[in-house]
Amino acid sequence: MEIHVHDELNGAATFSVQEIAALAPGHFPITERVEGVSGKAFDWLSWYKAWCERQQGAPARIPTHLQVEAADEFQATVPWNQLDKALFLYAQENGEPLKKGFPIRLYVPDGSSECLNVKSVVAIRVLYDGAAGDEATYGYKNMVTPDELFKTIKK
Ligand SMILES: Nc1nc2c(c(=O)[nH]1)N[C@H]1C(S)=C(S)[C@@H](COP(=O)(O)O)O[C@H]1N2
Ligand SMILES: [Mo]
Repeated sequence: MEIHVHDELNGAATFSVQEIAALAPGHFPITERVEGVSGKAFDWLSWYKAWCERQQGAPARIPTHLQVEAADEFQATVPWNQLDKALFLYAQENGEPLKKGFPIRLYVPDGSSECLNVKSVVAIRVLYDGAAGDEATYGYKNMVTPDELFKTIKK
């Protein structure tokens, strides 16, 4: 499964799980930041810095939000100042692909809600949009159908 990255200032690219993890300057056990969760993770802000360098040099402007979209169209938009500890979980402890959350899962330990821990992320967007607001938002991208509502309740 591919992961699309789109950055309004630094361009766009498509990654496999292996490729997106390889661009990160460091990798660590997620349990160091998120209690009770296991697997291999990389830090979001360090990844973003490496991405900017790869695309064009130093970050031109501090982004306002990280927006991620999942395979099931669940989407979250998180203000940049909630991302200091944000990370992507990309593999199980033994290196195998994630059983839950494949291909990668966002965690926002400093975020306003656990609902921001988006599973099955397939698109990552870096926004420079002051109008997008100071509050993190999440939910299904399009109108919630009765079927999706049922799935949500079942969890
Ligand atoms: N792709 C996707 N990610 C998602 C959701 C979802 O419906 N789809 N639900 C969110 C919500 S509302 C919560 S509370 C957590 C639940 O995480 P858990 O399944 O690990 O308990 O996942 C979040 N990530
Ligand atoms: Mo939630």
